[in-house]
Amino acid sequence: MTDQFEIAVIGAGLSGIYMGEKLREAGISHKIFEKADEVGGTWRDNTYPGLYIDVLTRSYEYSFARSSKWTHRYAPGSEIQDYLVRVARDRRIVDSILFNTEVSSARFTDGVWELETTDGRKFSATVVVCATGFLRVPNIPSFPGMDDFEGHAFHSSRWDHSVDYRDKRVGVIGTGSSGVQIVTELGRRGVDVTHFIRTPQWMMIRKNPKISFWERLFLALPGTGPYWDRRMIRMREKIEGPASWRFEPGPERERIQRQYVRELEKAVPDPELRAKLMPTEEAGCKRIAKTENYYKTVQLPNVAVSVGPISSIGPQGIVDADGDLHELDVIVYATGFQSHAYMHPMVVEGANGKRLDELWKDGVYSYYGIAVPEMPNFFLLNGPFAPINLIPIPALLDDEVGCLMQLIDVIRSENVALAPTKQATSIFVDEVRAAIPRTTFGSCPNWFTDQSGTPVLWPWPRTEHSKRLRHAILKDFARTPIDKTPRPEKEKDVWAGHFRASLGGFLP
Ligand code: NA7
Repeated sequence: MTDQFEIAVIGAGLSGIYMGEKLREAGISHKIFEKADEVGGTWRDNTYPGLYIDVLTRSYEYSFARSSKWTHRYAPGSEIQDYLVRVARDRRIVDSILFNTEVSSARFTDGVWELETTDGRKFSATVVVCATGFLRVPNIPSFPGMDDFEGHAFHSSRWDHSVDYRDKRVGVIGTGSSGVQIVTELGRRGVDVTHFIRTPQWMMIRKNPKISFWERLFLALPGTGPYWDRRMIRMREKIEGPASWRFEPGPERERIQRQYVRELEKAVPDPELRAKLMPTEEAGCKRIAKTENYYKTVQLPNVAVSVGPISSIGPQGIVDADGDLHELDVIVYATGFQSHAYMHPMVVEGANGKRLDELWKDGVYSYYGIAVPEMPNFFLLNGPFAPINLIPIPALLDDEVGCLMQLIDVIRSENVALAPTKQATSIFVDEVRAAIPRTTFGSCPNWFTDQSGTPVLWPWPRTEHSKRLRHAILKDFARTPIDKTPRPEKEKDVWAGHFRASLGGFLP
């Protein structure tokens, strides 16, 4: 028998937990599908040595679940994971989670979403919310000969803890936040490590002090939340500069870049090494790695850097562009994620049998990162064009989930299916594409870039996001009435025909 409820949330990571909390609060029947046996998403999967959050921890808390337990200004990854587990357990969000349950398909059939799991179970829901994240599917590039490597090899988000790396020669490929943190930690521990850098990255040197007992005590006082929020904003601006430099060219952008150059020059006196580490891309084009000690670490005798493309991988190690072999026992692919995979490989079939992967075959897009035309009652969290590079995700979710709850309210009270119109979506996407060239994100290929070379990112300040999502713009959505009266099986096909006919608003 098919299990029925109102909302199906896919994924119990940071976003799925948030959605679960709001649905629980509102008393709306729902289930959260989680393919693993624990919550946490990317924080559960990433356990590499040296993992720290790269935004101020306090700005990474849910607005509904403040914590006074953080040990550092930028908390270790394990603390974030513990926090997520705690929130999910304390608020009984876990009661709605189906663990070890992977959804293989979601099909919009006769006005409801029919879900099937990889183990053949069937469910049906009025609304689907995809909270599957964008740092989920590891990106492991293909290098000639990589399968012949005789040592251990794994992706940074699938760290193999059975390998004792302390007495091994470790190669780390990739200079994003993961690669920089891993090299810094292994180098500090005295491991023989080589960092393979295809493109030198900008580093923001920042300290990571412990949070004192007194500060934690103050954090625990009720009513201090707004004070801390204001303090976080001031601290972030002081450390990272005003957000505006990413959106508009001008003196502030140049000043920030000069500051990073000065930090590199100060930290690395050797001109040869400094030249190797000097970025050539515009600062902010890729996500800037935040670190206290990376520059110090790469000058340690047990640490080496190899700059340039990798030409191949052989049984003994990595061969660089000059043809030199770097002998290794372990290779860590800190090569990022397939950030546009979203819910893939789950099949999503919307109105009129339209498949989401077909709609997205020339590039992903959405209406404000939360919905897609022709996909009625189907929503995304952190979808294409969401400001994931700009706003700490929990704050971004305040806007997104707030908007979704308004839409769900309309769906429930009016018995309708909602999908953004193509016109409203095009207007939004065109606006984004017009704004991107002035931002820093548009100046080099990065993990947000789609097939056409456009970063699928929010190109405006945070305030603009809150402003635009604060009140769901209902005129941007096509509505189709849903008849929920149970029908005898024999009438089903006739009714389905009527329903499809009434879906004119979603059809091309
Ligand atoms: P990122 O930031 O996507 O970094 C991936 C890194 O991998 C980056 O330095 C890439 O170099 C490098 N890469 C990718 N493909 C290759 C190949 N083929 N050869 C050599 N190097 C390659 O991933 P992270 O996991 O570090 O961080 C992801 C997010 O998690 C981060 O933004 C934080 O929010 C947390 P490139 O610069 O493209 O030359």
